Amino acid sequence: MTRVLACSDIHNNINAVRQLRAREVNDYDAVIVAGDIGSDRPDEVFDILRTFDCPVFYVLGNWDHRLEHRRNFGAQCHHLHLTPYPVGDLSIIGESIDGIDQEWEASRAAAADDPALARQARLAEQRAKLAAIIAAQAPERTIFVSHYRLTKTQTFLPGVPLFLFGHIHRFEDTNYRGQRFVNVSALDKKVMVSRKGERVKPEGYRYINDGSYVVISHSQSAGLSVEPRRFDPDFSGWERIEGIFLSSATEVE
Ligand SMILES: [Mn+2]
Repeated sequence: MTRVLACSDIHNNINAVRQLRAREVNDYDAVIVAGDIGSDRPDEVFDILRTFDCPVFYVLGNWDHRLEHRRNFGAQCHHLHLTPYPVGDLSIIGESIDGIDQEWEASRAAAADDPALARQARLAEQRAKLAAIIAAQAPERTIFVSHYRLTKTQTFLPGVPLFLFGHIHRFEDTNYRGQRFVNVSALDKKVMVSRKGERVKPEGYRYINDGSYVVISHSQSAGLSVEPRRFDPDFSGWERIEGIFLSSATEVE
């Protein structure tokens, strides 16, 4: 049995990573982050995830623009961008969002007269590379990780059973033309609250984090299973406030 813990959309929320760590024991063969680690405190994120004592795999999302593509977060942490890694009898590979790697920067500079065309060509080249890598291994045992949900996967990644993504902050588990798409987000999910019965001004609002993530199990006999998990914090004593978000609010301990 291979077990993988997958999350995404951390957005620099170190406490959300601590909460995840506190909820789970070291029972995993890999931890996956499907992007949006956040550009401010990545080392702290990986320092915590590393304590699961298994490889930590990640792709970059739109919150990660200031993270270098080749940045080293330690021997145990691996960027999945166009690079497959074996986990049990599975292979995990991914793609970071386009437009943030060095090769892309170079090709964009070379084609400054038509950046849209250059971007399209670069993406096509990248996808061809991915298709070749995956076709050469066992597509049916491959898990693919990206920040945005991929489309047209039947065309360039046929046979891959499972795609993990994030970005849109809700769990989702759907099948499309024989391939499974699982939204594993979001670890950072702040719910604004005020103490029940207390009339406070917005400046006094607090937040409770109701993050979620996913546990994936795989065995030859049972195949792939996907289980969503939620922090599901205790809201008793607190009133939810809809339609307002204050980044200055502090977390309820
Ligand atoms: Mn995002």
